[in-house]
Amino acid sequence: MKPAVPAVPSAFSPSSPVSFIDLQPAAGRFLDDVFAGLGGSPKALPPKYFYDARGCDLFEAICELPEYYPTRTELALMRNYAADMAAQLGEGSLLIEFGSGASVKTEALLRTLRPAAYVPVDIAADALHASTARLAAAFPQLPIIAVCADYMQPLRVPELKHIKASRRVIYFPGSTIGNLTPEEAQGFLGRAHELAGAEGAMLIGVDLKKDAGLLHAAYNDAQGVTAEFNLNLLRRINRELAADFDLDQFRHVAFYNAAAGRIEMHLESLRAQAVTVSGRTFAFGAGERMHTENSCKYSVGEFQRLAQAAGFRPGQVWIDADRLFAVHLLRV
Ligand code: AVJ
Repeated sequence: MKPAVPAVPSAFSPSSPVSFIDLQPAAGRFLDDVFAGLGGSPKALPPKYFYDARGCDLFEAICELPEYYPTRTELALMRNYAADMAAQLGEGSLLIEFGSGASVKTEALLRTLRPAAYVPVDIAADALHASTARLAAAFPQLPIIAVCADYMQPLRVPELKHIKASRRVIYFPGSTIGNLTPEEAQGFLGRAHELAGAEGAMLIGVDLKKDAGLLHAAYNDAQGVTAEFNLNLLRRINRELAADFDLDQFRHVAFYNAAAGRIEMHLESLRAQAVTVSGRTFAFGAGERMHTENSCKYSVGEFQRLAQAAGFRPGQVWIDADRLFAVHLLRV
């Protein structure tokens, strides 16, 4: 079922360069999603719930790991080619970013693109507040309209009548598109195509297919930070949904599924056990897994075909010398 598009409160104050619009999903959604995921077979949990305050910190730590190549590779692409990207897109656009998090990758782009306004969208309210405060100080002239929302759901960007923009540019870094299956990704890109509108464009970071050993290491780091990140989901469920997961009785599992072209993360029950969540009990067999994340990898051609199926015209692609990561320009 298509969820209702939430109404946008008129929170914008033209006197302040930063405004904050809260479209966070209702708290009850988390419990519904966990019940649905644990009640299914195989069991699964949506990866968007990784990002509570501790989850955001752990993800930041993952981004610094020697094995986790995507963040530093994409950041270098953004820094090296920001001028090139801006030349393709033109000044004065409305820059909408999905999953802006700490907005580190956006800085070079903001300098070269010189957008009319910046609309960071993220589900993590705390990260959004922190990053917009930092960016407002670095770009005092730039109107920033932060939107706290689940951008994977249909999203209506508020009418910004006071902002004259040449076009909409959607920036979606981090290869977060990989969390979706190709079918879901096509639907998501189709909605982004609609949101971008006439003359619009999308700039999207996509992790490339590569040697399985490199991929395996990136999701099974020696320090165990990724394992902590995965297990933190159970800690969050315990705290927010009155559950009693014993974190010592589950282990992190991540592997490359070559047939599906994706890393899969799971949490595996070390023994037969029962877990209660808000009064409902779920049985786990020894070795039973909960699927917590997909991270799909795409060759340039595969991703361009997907974008085309969603209505986009593929444009320039920026790739690092080691061919680890791609940033694609897509035009409406
Ligand atoms: C933020 C979804 C792009 O898939 O690489 C990192 C999340 N999971 N390590 C990824 C993640 C485990 C990350 N994305």
